Amino acid sequence: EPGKPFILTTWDFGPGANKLGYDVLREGGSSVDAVEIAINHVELLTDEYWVGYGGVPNEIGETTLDAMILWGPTHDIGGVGCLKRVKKAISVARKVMEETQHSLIVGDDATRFAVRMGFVEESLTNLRSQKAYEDWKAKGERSDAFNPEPFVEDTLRGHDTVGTIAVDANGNLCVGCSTNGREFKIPGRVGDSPIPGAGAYGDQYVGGAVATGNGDVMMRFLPCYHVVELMRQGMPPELAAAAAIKRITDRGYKFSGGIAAVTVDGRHGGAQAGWDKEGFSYSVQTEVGNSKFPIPG
Ligand code: SD4
Repeated sequence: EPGKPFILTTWDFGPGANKLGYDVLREGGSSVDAVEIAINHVELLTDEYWVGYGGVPNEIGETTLDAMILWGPTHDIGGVGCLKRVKKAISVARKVMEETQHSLIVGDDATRFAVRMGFVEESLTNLRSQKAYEDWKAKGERSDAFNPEPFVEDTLRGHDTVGTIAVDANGNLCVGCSTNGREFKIPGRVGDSPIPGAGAYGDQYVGGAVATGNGDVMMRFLPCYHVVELMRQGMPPELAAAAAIKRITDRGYKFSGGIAAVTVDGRHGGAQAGWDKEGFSYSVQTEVGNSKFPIPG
């Protein structure tokens, strides 16, 4: 059980993201700064993963982003959905949270909002994402989201969602997530990530949860809200995460998805369905170092 401060980030980019966030926390910085810097790192990575810039685009070849951030002390939330042409989606979400009374701004208007807040408009496509698009296009014309469920996740790429939860030295919680969403999605599609309780959730007095996977299924169940409410009743994070996943699989859905959760006093755990071979993982950094926690199928 880590003491404060600590930071948790999903998937293999966890350690790199946590390191940057933890540097902020160690200096006495706030968890909102730590979450933003950790997620910005993943949003701008272009080599191995598919979050943000250079991430797998939609059905017409454009990469669009969803992100959300929650600040524990005020329970204020900011989100963007289908954000276009701006790289740091979590930073735009933070502006929605801190500069407005709103909670979610979408589409071209989210881009206009970002520009108004001083962000630069630029392409989210690079050679790698263009090649991924062309390879997909050579096989088909239509998003597989037109197919009937159960949806079988395409495993062409690495992971395209990052979730981060941090508690700073003052005990303040921040939860964030950012994604380029489901690959080759129908234009305009917004997933679970910017929906409070779906892609992420938190409560200053309980802890936080972040989700990854097929958001079109997961958002029907508000799994992160579910996890936080179970932890509020005293359930350990790994059991709470497993219960939220089970709520979905019990309804017969075959889907790939994972949840990582942590209480404000640093107990953490996760659960997943559908990633039998590659598993799911998250990493936690505390004063004793960075540890990876695989959640096998
Ligand atoms: C979505 N949940 O938009 C995201 C996708 C994801 O790893 O998590 N991919 O559905």
